[in-house]
Amino acid sequence: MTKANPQLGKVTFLDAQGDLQAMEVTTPWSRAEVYLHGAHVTQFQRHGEPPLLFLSQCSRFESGAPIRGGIPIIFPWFGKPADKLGQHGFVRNRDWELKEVVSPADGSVILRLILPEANDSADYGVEYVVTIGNALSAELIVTNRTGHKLSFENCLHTYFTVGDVNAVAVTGLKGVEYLDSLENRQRKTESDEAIRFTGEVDRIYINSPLAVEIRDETFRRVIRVEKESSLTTVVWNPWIAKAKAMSDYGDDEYQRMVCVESGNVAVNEVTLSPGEASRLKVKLSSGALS
Ligand code: TA6
Repeated sequence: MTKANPQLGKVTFLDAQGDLQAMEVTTPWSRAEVYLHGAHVTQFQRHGEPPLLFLSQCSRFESGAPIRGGIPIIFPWFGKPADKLGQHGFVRNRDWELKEVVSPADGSVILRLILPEANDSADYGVEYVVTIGNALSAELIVTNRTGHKLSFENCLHTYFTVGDVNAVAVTGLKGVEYLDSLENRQRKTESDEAIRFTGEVDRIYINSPLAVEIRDETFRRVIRVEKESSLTTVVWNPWIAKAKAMSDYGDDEYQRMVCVESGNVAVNEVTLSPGEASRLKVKLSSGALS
């Protein structure tokens, strides 16, 4: 058992991309980058492994635009409901505040960020806790600050790096119902043990608290996505046409990423009583593909 050294967990502020502020976090096992813009974890990589998170080479890094890749925080709505302005809520476009850095004795680092209050978010207390160590955990905590019930959607929209999307399988969703976003959210049931990619995939798997794995035959790696207080898993790859249509995403980057997102979307939206809190958490880990 190596002796724990709390000094090994380090946080330094970076001269980040664009006019944004970011922190670099190094631990005995890994390195990460976290932007205050959107409280956006943009990078996580275990030493000696390929990056776990995918970050587009074409991402914008400017206030008012979401960063393309990493873990976008989607709240208080998913997608683009008719009565809402903008796609995927607004907190990924806001500057969050770093409230606390904790360096436990094992060398991991815990960052606690909060969403500063604004008119459109006054109903909620929003906090985000990121734990960087041998794995990466992220927890979105939303508290109902009003005297009435509040309903919302939330999702940690994680982009993962893969060696070749043609040699990837997502497992753990067989038998789960999903809404097919490519067919007007038509309700279907997953029949495959292993979901593979041969074209655009955009599916909202509902009523499923289960862990999911991304089996990468090129990198010989398994990424495990475990979650708490999440009934929805979204699986997305834009493929060729949509990749070309996104200005902040490289035309061929669909070949090296898969989104497996954890949240509560559509029929799984969250409803909180006054004073109640929701705690959406993911734990992202990786190991060798046997
Ligand atoms: O999670 C899948 C999805 O809803 C896709 O439909 C696509 O729109 C993706 O999110 C990215 O959305 P964004 O607003 O970040 O371009």
